[in-house]
Amino acid sequence: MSRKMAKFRRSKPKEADLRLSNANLDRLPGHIHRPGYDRAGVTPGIVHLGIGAFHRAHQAVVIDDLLAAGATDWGIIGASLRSADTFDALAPQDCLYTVAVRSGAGTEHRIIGSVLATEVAKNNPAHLIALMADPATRIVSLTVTEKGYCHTPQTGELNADHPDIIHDLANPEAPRSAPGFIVAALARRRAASLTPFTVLSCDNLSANGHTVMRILTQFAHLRSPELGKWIADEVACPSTMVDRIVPETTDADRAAVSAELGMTDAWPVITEPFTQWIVEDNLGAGRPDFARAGVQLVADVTPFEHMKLRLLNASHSALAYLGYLAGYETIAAAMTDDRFAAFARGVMADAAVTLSMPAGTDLAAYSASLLERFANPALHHRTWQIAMDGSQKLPQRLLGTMQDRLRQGLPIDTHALAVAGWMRYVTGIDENGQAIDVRDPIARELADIAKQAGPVADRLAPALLDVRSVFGEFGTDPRLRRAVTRALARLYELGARQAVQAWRPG
Ligand code: CS2
Repeated sequence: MSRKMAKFRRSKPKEADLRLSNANLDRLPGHIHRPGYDRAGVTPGIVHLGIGAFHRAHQAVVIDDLLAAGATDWGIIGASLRSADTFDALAPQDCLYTVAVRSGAGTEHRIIGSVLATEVAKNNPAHLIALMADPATRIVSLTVTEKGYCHTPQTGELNADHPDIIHDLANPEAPRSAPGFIVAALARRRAASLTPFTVLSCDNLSANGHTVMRILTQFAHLRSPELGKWIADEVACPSTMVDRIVPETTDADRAAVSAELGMTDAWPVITEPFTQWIVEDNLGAGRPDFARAGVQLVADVTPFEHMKLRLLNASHSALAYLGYLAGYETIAAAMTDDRFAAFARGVMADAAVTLSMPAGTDLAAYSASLLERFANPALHHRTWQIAMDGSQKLPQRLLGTMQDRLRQGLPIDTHALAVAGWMRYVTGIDENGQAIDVRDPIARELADIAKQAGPVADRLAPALLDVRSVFGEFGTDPRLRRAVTRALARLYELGARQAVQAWRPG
């Protein structure tokens, strides 16, 4: 349980307090938007793995719109793979929760009813597999974060040495990982001669549909080559581009939302007005009427995924590492510094020239809208939150752009400064000598490397560039090594704030 939840539990509402629930919907103040449909008449059609804040502020809202428009068989069963926090918060409130949309203009509150039930996979894996194998389930969607795919970020291949993969191969009916659950349920459907469900990855991976397909078939192949082949032949894994900024909910957010509702919501989600979902139009086993809820269905999502990863997520990560080191707690705070805003614009501009977009895409307008979203003063999006799991994020956010720019003969100094920011950050010691709480699956390996190298750019940069799972072969490119070493030397010399102040477009 996170410390935040523990705190929340201690300050648990008194018996007399009202709790958000089906029975109490009528007691909400009139201005709070709530499900106008009969929830009891809705049946599940989607099992979602990784029911965190992002899913609840994004896909679940789309489905809520569709239920409001008359759909009845696309309700969501949301599963957490390990933590019981979401279940504990939502089960007592009939899985209802608030989406609070915040902007400079104020906050709009809306109660979402599309999540019908929540599960904790770890507590009862067989039950979750049975739900996924049920013919009513036509989509299994995922937001399990980059590291939840148990793959090597640099290559997109399954990491067969991952402890969860080793475990799941030994215990196929009681898996731990997302690939383990999906393959277990697909094997069940194959054995029952049922059509497979569509697997819908909604994580920020490049070519997330192809990547999840590769991982599933590789994992299934290790169980049985026939199963691997069946999955490759029969399962649809459309790629998707998902976008909505959703900072972690704080205790202050819980208190503010509950005050607005006049009743307790144990886990509302906080987000921005913007939302976007682009889905590759090859959903196999039937699909909700996505277009009706504003989802864009396209033949090829790849250019949009690259655009988002290389413009939004790349500049987010750049602001996160350098902003954290410079003492900015949130993205919006970093954006009040003109030089940081200019630097973010520089990251986007350098990435934009590597993209080939469908005609009519206006990358300048897109970049401008990103800068505006980052500056949203009502969102408390911590640099520390975005800095998490950098080893899983760097390839698709920063390194692909650098490779493409080098191929085009263009300089890579802007991105090199962002990569150097990551390097400085993962040493685990900030510019004032204070510890940084580095969250990353390979945090220990990175800290050991940093300790061995010491705070010396000439040693630290090459040592980290040798981490194959992040940099692969590209890490040996002398042009990359030179640019990143130089940028890291500047960071050590000037500090992040001054280094960004001194940065100029290449
Ligand atoms: C962020 C993303 O935490 C992160 O790494 O860059 O979660 C970002 O907020 C979303 O992708 C926006 O759609």
